[in-house]
Parts: sequence; C-alpha cells; structure tokens
Amino acid sequence: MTAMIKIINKKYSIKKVLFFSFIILMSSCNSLYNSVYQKPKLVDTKISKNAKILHKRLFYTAKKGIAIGHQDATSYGIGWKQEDFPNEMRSDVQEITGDFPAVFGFDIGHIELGKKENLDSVSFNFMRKAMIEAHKKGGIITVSWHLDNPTTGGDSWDNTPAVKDIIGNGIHKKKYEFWLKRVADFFKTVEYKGKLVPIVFRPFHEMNGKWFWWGEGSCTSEEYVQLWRETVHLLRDKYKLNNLIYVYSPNKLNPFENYMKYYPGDDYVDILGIDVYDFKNSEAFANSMASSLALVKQIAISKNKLFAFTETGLETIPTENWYSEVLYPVIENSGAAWILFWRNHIETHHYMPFKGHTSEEDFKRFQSFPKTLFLKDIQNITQD
Ligand code: BMA
Repeated sequence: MTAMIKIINKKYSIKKVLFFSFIILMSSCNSLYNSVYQKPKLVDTKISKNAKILHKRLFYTAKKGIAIGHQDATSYGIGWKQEDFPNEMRSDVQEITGDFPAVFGFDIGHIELGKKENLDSVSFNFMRKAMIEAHKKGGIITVSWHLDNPTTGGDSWDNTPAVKDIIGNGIHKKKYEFWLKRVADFFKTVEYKGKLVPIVFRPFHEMNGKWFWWGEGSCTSEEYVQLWRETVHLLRDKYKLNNLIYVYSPNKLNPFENYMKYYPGDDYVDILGIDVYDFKNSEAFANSMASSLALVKQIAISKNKLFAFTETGLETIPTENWYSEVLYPVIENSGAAWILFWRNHIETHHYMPFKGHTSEEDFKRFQSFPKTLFLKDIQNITQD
C-alpha cells in the first residue's frame, strides 16, 4: 500500500488523484446525468435535441418530486368539452388548484385508420394544438395508443390473436407498416418553433393483462418483443422519427409474475413504467404500489433508466382523503418521474376530482404537499 501511494505520488499530482477518485465515485452513483462520463443510452442514438432535453428534465423532475399527470387533461372534463371553449386552455385540475398538471396524456387510437377523431372523440387537429400548447408552457407530453385489432377490425379489447399477423412476414405486415406511417405522419405535424415536440411514447401497454390483442394469451412474449422492436425500427429508422422516448408499461403484477417477461430489451426501452389502479380497496392498492415500486425501481436503477407510474386512479374517488392519505405516502419518496391519472370522461368514469366533487379539498391538500409537482413546479426544471 505504502509503495503504491509512493508510486501514485511520483506519477500523479494530488489533484489528479482527487480527480480520478471523483470520477469513480460519481460513476458508481449510477444516476444518469450525475455521472461524469456515463450518459444515458437512449433507444434513439440520433434523438432530437428537444427529446434529449425532455429526458434530462424528467431526470431532474424525479429528483425534485413526482410530476402529476392527467389523461386528456385539456381535451374535456366533467360537464365541458374543449370545443365549446376554443380560445381557452381548460382543465378540471386547473379549475380546482389554479395550476395545470405537469404531464399531459393523450391517446392516438384510430390515427391508424386515418380517422379525424380518436377513439374517445378527441379530434386529432385539436390534439395537435393541445400538445403544442402544453409543450410551449413547459409541460410533458405522453402518448398511449389504443389501436384497433389489425386482423379482425375490432377494437383494442378484441383479443383475437393478431400480433403474429403483423410481425415478420405476417399477412397484415403491410397494413401495420401503413398504420405506423400514419402515426409518424401525425407526430411529424406536432411542431413548435420549427422543431418536433418531444413525446414520451407508451405503446402496447398492459401486455401482461389478458384484455388487449397484444396481451397475455393473445401472443407469446417472443412475438410481443418482436412487435415492439419492429415498431421501433419502423418509427425510428424507416419513418425517421427522432423525437420519441419509449416507455414499457406492464400492468400491476400478480404474485410470481415476471415484470421482464415481455421486456423488449435495454436497447429498445428508455423508461420503465407500471400501471396500478385502486379497484376500491385502498389497502390492496397501497400494497401493490409499494411492491411494484420496489421492483420497478430496483430494475430501473440497475439499468440506469428512469421509471414512472404510467397509469393510476380510483374511479369516481369515493374514498375520503384518497389523494393525501392513501396515495401520497406511497409516491412521496418513490423516485418515480411522474404519475398519470386516467381521464375525466363522465361522472361515473373519472379519476381526477372536478369543481364541486367531494375530493376537491383533499386534492388541494395533495397539491400543496412538497413532492407533488404541477406545471408551474416543473416549468423551470433545466432546459439544457
Ligand atoms: C379506457 C376507458 C375507455 C377509453 C380507453 C381509451 O380505460 O377510459 O373508455 O376508451 O381507456 O382512452
């Protein structure tokens, strides 16, 4: 040891030794942008500057707290539709708290069919406008895709096997390629100041559930992985979309289920997600959130990737103090970058409160907590 120190002393100055020790220390932190030489490896090596910035912002967001998201936040709410307020950006969350969510969720289901509206009657022209507006204000855009079954023409929930028909040289391969072209064509129109708006893309979610045609029982895990990889190749390499960050998001796991069963591989996934709903059993929900978190966090850290709660909610929120007492304790120090609440469709199907709802005050409390980040809280999170 003494001999080694002597050699070090001889060959290197103390400054150099300190510098190298610092690098070793930082690289062992395994925390993406904190590391001096280890930068995160993203799916798209030619990713746009804006998308890179978005990824970095998500990293710093996760350090500060957890970004609160809402599906279709500005498209409609309980008792109103955006089309009745063409010159206003409205949202149920904003009406209660005075601030917008930090994450804006959209769904492009039916873009593949060349329709003017998505499966929930949101027009794609409006969606584009809403995405640009949210981006302009410093919000984060995430997109899911409830696409129709390419084999039967049924919807996403028609779980007739179809994946085998669109991968490899499947009989509907050309159709699927064309569907993806429509996706790419739409994303290429979502522009702000001459640059494409970066999008956190979350296709083929909840694949471990049995309800979608890309899910458990309708395809094998190998077929799923092939579908995912071919999708990335088409969007990124053939259609040259370089503004996407890809998220893998299984549904809550049943005991003994493997989170990695359908994992497309480190080179094909940027962020690890999980969808966990409260089906009116708060205790089971809190336990699921805690165990999912422990698992996803551990895998994400080992892979040097970010992670998020990609869908959640308690339909109609009948439980008192649900946001502040059931949810907050499990997400408070989770390290997840964001949590996305599902849509406010009608009074019997909504996941955020609205003006006059019994959870209004509880939600305001939730917003006032230090770790919940709304739009104003993330606007100044690093832009470069
Ligand atoms: C489901 C429900 C449906 C909707 C679909 C896609 O969870 O909200 O009503 O069509 O998501 O948004």
